[in-house]
Amino acid sequence: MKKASILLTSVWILVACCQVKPPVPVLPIPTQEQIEWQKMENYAFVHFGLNTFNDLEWGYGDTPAETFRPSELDCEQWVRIIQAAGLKGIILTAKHHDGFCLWPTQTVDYNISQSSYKNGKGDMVRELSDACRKHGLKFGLYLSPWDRHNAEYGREGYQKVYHEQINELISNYGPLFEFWFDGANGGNGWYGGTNEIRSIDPATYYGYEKAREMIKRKHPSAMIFGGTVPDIRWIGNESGWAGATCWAMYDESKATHYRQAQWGMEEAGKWLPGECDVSIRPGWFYHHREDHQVKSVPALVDLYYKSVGHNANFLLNFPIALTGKIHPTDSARAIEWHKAIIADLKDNLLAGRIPAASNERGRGYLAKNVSDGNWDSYWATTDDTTTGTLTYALPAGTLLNRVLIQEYIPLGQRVRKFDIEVSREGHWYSVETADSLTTIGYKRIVRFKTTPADSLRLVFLDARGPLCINNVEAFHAQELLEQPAIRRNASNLVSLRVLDKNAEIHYTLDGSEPTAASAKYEGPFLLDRKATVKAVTYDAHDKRFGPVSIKELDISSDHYQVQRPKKNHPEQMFDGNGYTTFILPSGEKEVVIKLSEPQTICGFRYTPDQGRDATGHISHYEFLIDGRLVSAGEFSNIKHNPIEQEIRFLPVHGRKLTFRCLRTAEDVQHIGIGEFSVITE
Ligand code: FUL
Repeated sequence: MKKASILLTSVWILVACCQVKPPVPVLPIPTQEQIEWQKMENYAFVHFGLNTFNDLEWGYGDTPAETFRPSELDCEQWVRIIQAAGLKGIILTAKHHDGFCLWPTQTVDYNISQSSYKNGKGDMVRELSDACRKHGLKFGLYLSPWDRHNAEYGREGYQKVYHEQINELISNYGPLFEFWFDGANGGNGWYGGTNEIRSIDPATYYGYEKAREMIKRKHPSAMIFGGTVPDIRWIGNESGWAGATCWAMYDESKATHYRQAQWGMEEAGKWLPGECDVSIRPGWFYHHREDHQVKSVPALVDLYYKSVGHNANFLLNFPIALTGKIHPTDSARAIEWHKAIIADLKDNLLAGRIPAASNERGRGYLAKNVSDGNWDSYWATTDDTTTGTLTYALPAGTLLNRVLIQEYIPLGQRVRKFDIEVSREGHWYSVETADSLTTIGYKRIVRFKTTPADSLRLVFLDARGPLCINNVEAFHAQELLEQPAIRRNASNLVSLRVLDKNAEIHYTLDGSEPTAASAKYEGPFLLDRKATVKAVTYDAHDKRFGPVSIKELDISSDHYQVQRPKKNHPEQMFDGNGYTTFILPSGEKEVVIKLSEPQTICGFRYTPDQGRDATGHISHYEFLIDGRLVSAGEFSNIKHNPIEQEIRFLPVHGRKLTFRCLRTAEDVQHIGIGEFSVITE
């Protein structure tokens, strides 16, 4: 008896001694909830509300609730499409900046029960949360802190209302996976009819700390976006991409520039992974005029690689159309996008292949773990080793152009620098990629020029601790045909461009769909009249077409004579390039343009400076023709989503145009105009 127990104890000691310890975590590390959230990878936003019916991005808060009139509202349609597009959840704008609540809140009258929808018995939050549950999608909410309707906004009373709205939303609609506090605070609004500018300090005014506690008490796994105590971070743009270098670590109190949100901060003490939000159309809300501007499949695929493939989550917005349904173009595009991603990443060329590792920590942490399909098993190096290689033998000449790598993030994000090499006939080469091979994190997918390989080698060059890699895959994805960029320059020469210099492009100028029989692009051509250019890339070998690009070009640049001011290159407003910007001379608030001959004008287009992090975007404007005011208003959300703005009005015949800036989005003194064009009848 005694002998047996001694034996057992010795065996136990022996096993314990041989047991290899896991690497110690490199701080900070994610919570279990953050890990689960990151594993969702893709999910959807829906923007719907009064703005939809007012054709606005930021409602002022003054339109009656009856304006909300969807004719065939169908949340199940949204869910079916979003699910078919491979997205795992939906975040609904329960209240946008106009203050209109999509659920029958007790806190304010300005809500769906005051509309004719279902005779005032409707509740969009209920309908969508039920539909999500029924179809197995997660559900999240966006509740705008800024409220341009509420009379108490900016005063003491609003915080109570806001918190009570949160309370209703977290109490009555089942589990939430995310709660979105938007950061916009534009200042001016209806505010109970006072029409004022009200400024608040977002760091203290909304009581985010208490709001977080309330949400977490009922929804412990919900991720909080925005506010002062978030779990995840905004990626610093509304274009849907994260930096190629993307640390999950971030500290908003130390951030001085948007770029830090895109890259993260290696030295930060908080785990705040990035979320990349973008709309499938230029705007967040539905506008009929954008029906032809739904992002193409190649553009969406590109964003997938630049978000999920850059260690961030992807939040794709669907602007719900006036009917109350997702527009057919958007749904077809999103589903095609999903199919394209699935096709790209279907056949893992490394499946079942065990790599040779330069170093292995020991039992439990062997290199074979990167190929076992188990997320929780990983290859780790010894404590003194923060570099290393994984080498895979492949059938000679295997073609590949994607490598996917995952770090075991429960132990922290470690890799700082790596390389991908292939061998051909005994020589090693780095793959050709435009991506910088720096961080990995939860997931990194590197795209590179298709290359034949006899073997593949991942070279980890620098890390914050021993390597912990839990998955590696490689693929040969089909190259998608790009959508040509159409540009008319100041000399009225039109160029059609894609990255692939050998691509065949066909185009039309009469609005008809381009085919292989349409004019073939041979180089820039003169177009000094109004026309709709449609262009497409064509793969003659496989008889495949890419997505069609459309550009409506109005009267040519030689029609515009800038009266004053003449300094600072006003011609840059008409050069088809939003990155070259006419900055109005200091102190000037308007640009006056005389047309070479009178025209019947029914609108104009203004593109703000497209330069990254540019300022000087006009947010409030007036537009005059021959001294008569024909349009005035706001270019909402132009700071974070600096897309082309199109304004339409009843036709006016005239010659002298005055485009006046009343306010810039950032309240800066300089005013920038990237592109400008009238819309003639
Ligand atoms: C922004 C808002 O101002 C936009 O309207 C939109 O809701 C976007 C997701 O966030 O900050």
